[in-house]
Amino acid sequence: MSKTSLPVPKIGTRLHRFLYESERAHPEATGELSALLSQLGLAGKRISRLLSQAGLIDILGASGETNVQGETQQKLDALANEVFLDAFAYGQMVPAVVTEEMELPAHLPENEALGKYVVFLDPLDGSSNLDVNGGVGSIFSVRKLGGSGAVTSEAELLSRVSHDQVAAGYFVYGPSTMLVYTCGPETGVHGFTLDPSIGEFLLSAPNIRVPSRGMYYAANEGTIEEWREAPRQFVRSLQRHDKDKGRPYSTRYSGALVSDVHRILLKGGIYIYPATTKSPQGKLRLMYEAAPLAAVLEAAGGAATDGITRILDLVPTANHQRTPLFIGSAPDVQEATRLGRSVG
Ligand code: FBP
Repeated sequence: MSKTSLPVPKIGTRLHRFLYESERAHPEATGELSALLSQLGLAGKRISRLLSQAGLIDILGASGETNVQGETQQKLDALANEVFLDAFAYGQMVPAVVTEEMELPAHLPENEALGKYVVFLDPLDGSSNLDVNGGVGSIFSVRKLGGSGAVTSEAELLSRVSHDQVAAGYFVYGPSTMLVYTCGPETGVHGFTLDPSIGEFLLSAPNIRVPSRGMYYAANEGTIEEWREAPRQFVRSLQRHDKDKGRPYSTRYSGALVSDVHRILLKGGIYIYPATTKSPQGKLRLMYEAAPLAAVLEAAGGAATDGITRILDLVPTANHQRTPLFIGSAPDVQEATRLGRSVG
Protein backbone atom coordinates (compact mmCIF):
# COMPACT_ATOMS: atom_id res chain seq x y z
CA MET A 1 0.00 0.00 0.00
CA SER A 2 1.77 3.17 -1.21
CA LYS A 3 1.65 6.07 1.28
CA THR A 4 0.89 9.76 0.61
CA SER A 5 0.70 12.43 3.33
CA LEU A 6 -1.40 10.96 6.16
CA PRO A 7 -3.79 13.36 8.02
CA VAL A 8 -2.85 13.82 11.71
CA PRO A 9 -5.48 11.73 13.51
CA LYS A 10 -7.41 13.77 16.10
CA ILE A 11 -8.41 12.16 19.42
CA GLY A 12 -12.17 11.53 19.35
CA THR A 13 -12.31 10.95 15.59
CA ARG A 14 -15.02 8.41 14.79
CA LEU A 15 -13.76 5.07 13.38
CA HIS A 16 -15.76 5.58 10.18
CA ARG A 17 -14.16 8.98 9.57
CA PHE A 18 -10.67 7.69 10.46
CA LEU A 19 -11.08 4.86 7.91
CA TYR A 20 -12.29 7.35 5.31
CA GLU A 21 -9.30 9.67 5.86
CA SER A 22 -6.83 6.77 5.92
CA GLU A 23 -8.27 5.64 2.60
CA ARG A 24 -7.86 9.10 1.07
CA ALA A 25 -4.18 8.79 1.85
CA HIS A 26 -4.06 5.65 -0.37
CA PRO A 27 -5.29 6.49 -3.89
CA GLU A 28 -5.36 2.78 -4.87
CA ALA A 29 -7.76 1.90 -2.05
CA THR A 30 -11.21 0.62 -3.15
CA GLY A 31 -12.97 1.22 0.16
CA GLU A 32 -13.68 -2.48 0.67
CA LEU A 33 -11.14 -2.96 3.48
CA SER A 34 -12.57 0.08 5.26
CA ALA A 35 -16.08 -1.35 4.90
CA LEU A 36 -14.85 -4.69 6.26
CA LEU A 37 -13.23 -2.98 9.27
CA SER A 38 -16.47 -1.07 9.87
CA GLN A 39 -18.39 -4.37 9.85
CA LEU A 40 -15.88 -5.75 12.37
CA GLY A 41 -16.50 -2.63 14.48
CA LEU A 42 -20.24 -3.34 14.44
CA ALA A 43 -19.64 -6.92 15.62
CA GLY A 44 -17.40 -5.63 18.43
CA LYS A 45 -20.13 -3.25 19.61
CA ARG A 46 -22.75 -6.04 19.64
CA ILE A 47 -20.46 -8.37 21.62
CA SER A 48 -19.60 -5.58 24.06
CA ARG A 49 -23.32 -5.10 24.71
CA LEU A 50 -23.89 -8.84 25.12
CA LEU A 51 -21.05 -9.04 27.65
CA SER A 52 -22.41 -6.07 29.61
CA GLN A 53 -25.64 -8.03 30.12
CA ALA A 54 -23.97 -11.40 30.70
CA GLY A 55 -24.97 -11.76 34.37
CA LEU A 56 -28.56 -10.66 33.71
CA ILE A 57 -29.61 -12.89 30.82
CA ASP A 58 -28.99 -16.61 30.35
CA ILE A 59 -25.81 -16.43 28.27
CA LEU A 60 -23.19 -17.54 30.79
CA GLY A 61 -21.92 -21.10 31.14
CA ALA A 62 -21.27 -23.91 28.71
CA SER A 63 -23.24 -24.36 25.49
CA GLY A 64 -23.02 -28.16 25.80
CA GLU A 65 -20.87 -28.31 22.67
CA THR A 66 -17.13 -29.04 22.31
CA ASN A 67 -15.25 -26.93 19.75
CA VAL A 68 -12.70 -28.10 17.16
CA GLN A 69 -9.96 -27.62 19.78
CA GLY A 70 -11.63 -30.16 22.06
CA GLU A 71 -12.48 -27.35 24.49
CA THR A 72 -15.83 -26.93 26.24
CA GLN A 73 -17.60 -24.22 24.23
CA GLN A 74 -19.14 -21.39 26.25
CA LYS A 75 -22.57 -20.04 25.21
CA LEU A 76 -20.90 -16.68 24.57
CA ASP A 77 -18.27 -18.33 22.33
CA ALA A 78 -21.10 -19.55 20.08
CA LEU A 79 -23.00 -16.24 20.27
CA ALA A 80 -19.88 -14.19 19.46
CA ASN A 81 -19.18 -16.51 16.53
CA GLU A 82 -22.68 -15.90 15.15
CA VAL A 83 -22.35 -12.13 15.59
CA PHE A 84 -19.15 -12.05 13.53
CA LEU A 85 -20.51 -14.34 10.79
CA ASP A 86 -23.61 -12.15 10.61
CA ALA A 87 -21.38 -9.08 10.20
CA PHE A 88 -19.85 -10.58 7.01
CA ALA A 89 -23.07 -12.10 5.64
CA TYR A 90 -23.48 -9.25 3.14
CA GLY A 91 -21.31 -6.80 1.28
CA GLN A 92 -19.66 -9.11 -1.25
CA MET A 93 -16.30 -8.95 0.55
CA VAL A 94 -15.73 -12.10 2.57
CA PRO A 95 -16.48 -15.49 0.95
CA ALA A 96 -14.90 -17.48 3.80
CA VAL A 97 -14.33 -17.06 7.54
CA VAL A 98 -12.09 -19.35 9.62
CA THR A 99 -13.00 -19.25 13.30
CA GLU A 100 -11.83 -20.98 16.46
CA GLU A 101 -15.38 -22.25 17.00
CA MET A 102 -15.75 -24.09 13.68
CA GLU A 103 -13.70 -26.98 12.28
CA LEU A 104 -14.32 -26.01 8.67
CA PRO A 105 -14.36 -22.47 7.29
CA ALA A 106 -17.77 -20.78 7.18
CA HIS A 107 -18.58 -20.25 3.51
CA LEU A 108 -20.65 -17.19 2.57
CA PRO A 109 -21.77 -18.15 -0.96
CA GLU A 110 -23.36 -14.80 -1.76
CA ASN A 111 -19.91 -13.22 -1.40
CA GLU A 112 -18.05 -15.79 -3.49
CA ALA A 113 -18.31 -14.02 -6.83
CA LEU A 114 -16.58 -10.80 -5.79
CA GLY A 115 -15.20 -11.51 -2.31
CA LYS A 116 -11.45 -10.96 -2.03
CA TYR A 117 -10.80 -11.23 1.72
CA VAL A 118 -10.67 -14.16 4.14
CA VAL A 119 -11.09 -13.38 7.84
CA PHE A 120 -9.47 -15.54 10.56
CA LEU A 121 -11.16 -15.09 13.95
CA ASP A 122 -11.01 -15.91 17.61
CA PRO A 123 -14.55 -14.70 18.39
CA LEU A 124 -14.02 -14.73 22.17
CA ASP A 125 -10.56 -15.07 23.62
CA GLY A 126 -10.12 -15.92 27.29
CA SER A 127 -13.58 -17.42 27.59
CA SER A 128 -12.60 -19.21 30.80
CA ASN A 129 -12.84 -15.72 32.35
CA LEU A 130 -16.52 -15.22 31.43
CA ASP A 131 -18.15 -16.84 34.44
CA VAL A 132 -15.92 -14.80 36.77
CA ASN A 133 -16.50 -11.50 34.92
CA GLY A 134 -12.82 -11.30 33.92
CA GLY A 135 -11.38 -9.56 30.87
CA VAL A 136 -11.95 -11.18 27.46
CA GLY A 137 -11.32 -10.21 23.84
CA SER A 138 -11.86 -10.98 20.14
CA ILE A 139 -8.96 -11.31 17.68
CA PHE A 140 -9.10 -10.90 13.88
CA SER A 141 -6.78 -11.24 10.91
CA VAL A 142 -7.67 -10.28 7.32
CA ARG A 143 -5.81 -11.78 4.34
CA LYS A 144 -6.36 -11.28 0.63
CA LEU A 145 -7.79 -14.23 -1.31
CA GLY A 146 -6.12 -14.84 -4.68
CA GLY A 147 -7.41 -16.92 -7.56
CA SER A 148 -11.12 -17.25 -8.30
CA GLY A 149 -14.09 -19.51 -7.60
CA ALA A 150 -15.29 -21.13 -4.42
CA VAL A 151 -12.73 -22.37 -1.92
CA THR A 152 -13.15 -26.13 -1.78
CA SER A 153 -10.56 -27.26 0.79
CA GLU A 154 -8.37 -26.13 3.69
CA ALA A 155 -5.22 -26.67 1.59
CA GLU A 156 -6.66 -24.62 -1.27
CA LEU A 157 -7.67 -21.82 1.11
CA LEU A 158 -4.20 -21.66 2.64
CA SER A 159 -2.57 -21.72 -0.80
CA ARG A 160 -4.76 -18.84 -2.03
CA VAL A 161 -4.56 -16.46 0.95
CA SER A 162 -1.88 -13.74 1.05
CA HIS A 163 1.13 -14.36 3.31
CA ASP A 164 0.86 -10.83 4.63
CA GLN A 165 -2.16 -9.76 6.64
CA VAL A 166 -3.85 -6.68 5.12
CA ALA A 167 -5.36 -5.90 8.52
CA ALA A 168 -5.06 -7.39 12.00
CA GLY A 169 -6.24 -6.46 15.46
CA TYR A 170 -8.42 -7.18 18.44
CA PHE A 171 -11.23 -6.00 20.67
CA VAL A 172 -10.52 -5.95 24.39
CA TYR A 173 -13.63 -6.01 26.57
CA GLY A 174 -12.46 -4.55 29.88
CA PRO A 175 -13.69 -1.59 31.97
CA SER A 176 -14.22 -0.06 28.53
CA THR A 177 -14.29 -1.75 25.14
CA MET A 178 -11.40 -0.95 22.83
CA LEU A 179 -10.57 -1.78 19.21
CA VAL A 180 -6.87 -1.86 18.33
CA TYR A 181 -5.79 -2.57 14.76
CA THR A 182 -3.12 -2.11 12.12
CA CYS A 183 -3.02 -2.28 8.35
CA GLY A 184 0.74 -2.68 8.39
CA PRO A 185 3.86 -1.03 9.89
CA GLU A 186 3.64 1.88 7.45
CA THR A 187 0.16 2.85 8.72
CA GLY A 188 0.83 2.27 12.43
CA VAL A 189 -1.30 0.88 15.26
CA HIS A 190 -4.35 2.80 16.45
CA GLY A 191 -6.68 2.34 19.43
CA PHE A 192 -10.35 3.31 19.58
CA THR A 193 -12.61 3.33 22.65
CA LEU A 194 -16.32 2.55 22.38
CA ASP A 195 -18.56 5.39 23.60
CA PRO A 196 -21.69 3.41 24.47
CA SER A 197 -23.76 6.61 24.73
CA ILE A 198 -23.45 7.12 20.96
CA GLY A 199 -22.49 3.58 19.98
CA GLU A 200 -19.33 4.75 18.22
CA PHE A 201 -15.66 3.79 18.42
CA LEU A 202 -13.70 7.02 18.93
CA LEU A 203 -9.94 7.41 18.42
CA SER A 204 -8.33 7.36 21.87
CA ALA A 205 -4.79 6.04 21.24
CA PRO A 206 -3.28 6.98 17.83
CA ASN A 207 0.08 5.62 16.68
CA ILE A 208 0.71 3.29 19.62
CA ARG A 209 4.40 2.35 20.18
CA VAL A 210 5.36 -0.48 22.55
CA PRO A 211 8.01 0.56 25.10
CA SER A 212 11.36 -1.14 24.40
CA ARG A 213 11.63 -2.15 28.04
CA GLY A 214 8.69 -3.06 30.19
CA MET A 215 7.55 -3.85 33.72
CA TYR A 216 5.56 -7.04 33.26
CA TYR A 217 5.71 -10.58 32.06
CA ALA A 218 2.73 -12.84 31.50
CA ALA A 219 3.10 -16.62 31.64
CA ASN A 220 1.28 -19.59 33.19
CA GLU A 221 4.14 -20.59 35.50
CA GLY A 222 1.96 -23.32 36.89
CA THR A 223 3.09 -25.40 33.91
CA ILE A 224 6.81 -24.48 34.18
CA GLU A 225 7.80 -28.10 34.94
CA GLU A 226 6.51 -28.95 31.44
CA TRP A 227 8.59 -26.27 29.68
CA ARG A 228 11.93 -26.73 27.85
CA GLU A 229 15.09 -25.31 29.45
CA ALA A 230 15.29 -22.08 27.41
CA PRO A 231 11.95 -20.48 28.48
CA ARG A 232 12.63 -21.58 32.08
CA GLN A 233 16.03 -19.84 32.03
CA PHE A 234 14.42 -16.81 30.41
CA VAL A 235 11.70 -16.43 33.06
CA ARG A 236 14.31 -16.80 35.81
CA SER A 237 16.28 -13.95 34.18
CA LEU A 238 13.13 -11.77 34.27
CA GLN A 239 12.91 -12.40 38.03
CA ARG A 240 16.57 -11.52 38.72
CA HIS A 241 17.62 -7.99 39.72
CA ASP A 242 19.14 -6.26 36.67
CA LYS A 243 19.03 -2.48 36.88
CA ASP A 244 20.01 -1.94 33.22
CA LYS A 245 17.08 -4.07 32.04
CA GLY A 246 14.61 -2.69 34.58
CA ARG A 247 14.28 -6.09 36.18
CA PRO A 248 12.87 -7.88 38.06
CA TYR A 249 9.63 -7.67 36.08
CA SER A 250 6.29 -8.19 37.87
CA THR A 251 3.94 -11.00 36.84
CA ARG A 252 0.55 -10.17 35.35
CA TYR A 253 -1.31 -13.19 33.86
CA SER A 254 -5.04 -12.69 33.38
CA GLY A 255 -6.07 -15.89 31.60
CA ALA A 256 -6.94 -13.86 28.50
CA LEU A 257 -4.22 -13.48 25.85
CA VAL A 258 -5.77 -10.24 24.49
CA SER A 259 -5.86 -8.53 27.90
CA ASP A 260 -2.25 -9.54 28.65
CA VAL A 261 -0.93 -8.51 25.22
CA HIS A 262 -2.84 -5.20 25.37
CA ARG A 263 -1.13 -4.41 28.71
CA ILE A 264 2.25 -5.22 27.17
CA LEU A 265 1.54 -3.14 24.05
CA LEU A 266 0.98 -0.11 26.32
CA LYS A 267 3.44 -0.81 29.16
CA GLY A 268 6.07 -3.07 27.59
CA GLY A 269 7.32 -6.47 28.72
CA ILE A 270 6.60 -9.94 27.34
CA TYR A 271 3.87 -12.59 27.15
CA ILE A 272 5.08 -16.16 26.71
CA TYR A 273 3.20 -19.40 26.10
CA PRO A 274 5.96 -21.94 25.35
CA ALA A 275 5.60 -25.49 24.13
CA THR A 276 4.77 -27.85 27.01
CA THR A 277 4.83 -31.62 27.33
CA LYS A 278 0.99 -31.47 27.17
CA SER A 279 1.03 -29.10 24.14
CA PRO A 280 4.35 -29.78 22.32
CA GLN A 281 3.22 -27.46 19.47
CA GLY A 282 2.17 -24.79 21.97
CA LYS A 283 -1.45 -24.02 22.87
CA LEU A 284 -2.23 -20.85 20.95
CA ARG A 285 -3.44 -20.85 17.35
CA LEU A 286 -1.25 -19.30 14.65
CA MET A 287 -3.85 -17.92 12.22
CA TYR A 288 -6.24 -16.17 14.63
CA GLU A 289 -4.23 -15.61 17.82
CA ALA A 290 -0.43 -15.45 17.30
CA ALA A 291 -0.21 -14.00 13.75
CA PRO A 292 -2.66 -11.08 14.18
CA LEU A 293 -1.15 -10.08 17.55
CA ALA A 294 2.35 -10.38 16.05
CA ALA A 295 1.30 -8.02 13.23
CA VAL A 296 0.05 -5.47 15.80
CA LEU A 297 3.14 -5.69 18.04
CA GLU A 298 5.59 -5.52 15.14
CA ALA A 299 3.77 -2.51 13.66
CA ALA A 300 4.14 -0.87 17.11
CA GLY A 301 7.90 -1.57 17.22
CA GLY A 302 7.75 -4.84 19.19
CA ALA A 303 8.47 -8.43 18.18
CA ALA A 304 6.96 -11.94 18.20
CA THR A 305 8.51 -15.39 17.71
CA ASP A 306 7.71 -19.02 18.44
CA GLY A 307 10.88 -19.13 20.53
CA ILE A 308 13.03 -19.64 17.44
CA THR A 309 11.33 -18.23 14.32
CA ARG A 310 9.56 -14.90 13.70
CA ILE A 311 5.79 -15.60 13.88
CA LEU A 312 5.16 -13.60 10.69
CA ASP A 313 7.67 -15.81 8.81
CA LEU A 314 5.81 -19.01 9.69
CA VAL A 315 4.07 -20.54 6.65
CA PRO A 316 0.67 -21.96 7.72
CA THR A 317 -0.13 -25.60 6.95
CA ALA A 318 -3.49 -25.83 8.75
CA ASN A 319 -6.21 -23.35 9.76
CA HIS A 320 -6.16 -24.38 13.41
CA GLN A 321 -2.42 -25.07 13.78
CA ARG A 322 -0.86 -24.18 17.10
CA THR A 323 2.40 -22.42 17.89
CA PRO A 324 4.46 -21.40 20.94
CA LEU A 325 4.35 -17.61 21.41
CA PHE A 326 6.86 -15.08 22.75
CA ILE A 327 5.49 -11.57 22.12
CA GLY A 328 6.18 -8.06 23.42
CA SER A 329 9.06 -5.57 23.71
CA ALA A 330 11.66 -6.35 21.04
CA PRO A 331 14.75 -6.69 23.34
CA ASP A 332 12.89 -9.13 25.64
CA VAL A 333 11.60 -11.27 22.75
CA GLN A 334 15.04 -11.25 21.10
CA GLU A 335 16.66 -12.37 24.38
CA ALA A 336 14.17 -15.22 24.82
CA THR A 337 14.67 -16.24 21.16
CA ARG A 338 18.47 -16.22 21.42
CA LEU A 339 18.11 -18.61 24.37
CA GLY A 340 15.65 -20.71 22.40
CA ARG A 341 18.12 -21.03 19.51
CA SER A 342 21.12 -21.72 21.75
CA VAL A 343 19.71 -23.78 24.68
CA GLY A 344 16.63 -25.27 22.95
P1 FBP B 1 -9.17 -19.16 24.04
O1 FBP B 1 -9.81 -18.73 25.31
O2 FBP B 1 -9.61 -18.40 22.87
O3 FBP B 1 -9.20 -20.63 23.82
O4 FBP B 1 -7.60 -18.71 24.18
C1 FBP B 1 -6.65 -19.32 24.73
C2 FBP B 1 -6.31 -18.78 26.12
O5 FBP B 1 -7.44 -18.78 26.93
C3 FBP B 1 -5.64 -17.41 26.13
O6 FBP B 1 -6.54 -16.36 26.12
C4 FBP B 1 -4.87 -17.46 27.44
O7 FBP B 1 -3.76 -16.62 27.48
C5 FBP B 1 -4.46 -18.92 27.53
O8 FBP B 1 -5.32 -19.64 26.65
C6 FBP B 1 -4.64 -19.46 28.91
O9 FBP B 1 -4.19 -20.79 28.88
P2 FBP B 1 -3.83 -21.55 30.25
O10 FBP B 1 -5.12 -21.70 30.99
O11 FBP B 1 -3.23 -22.85 29.80
O12 FBP B 1 -2.84 -20.71 30.96
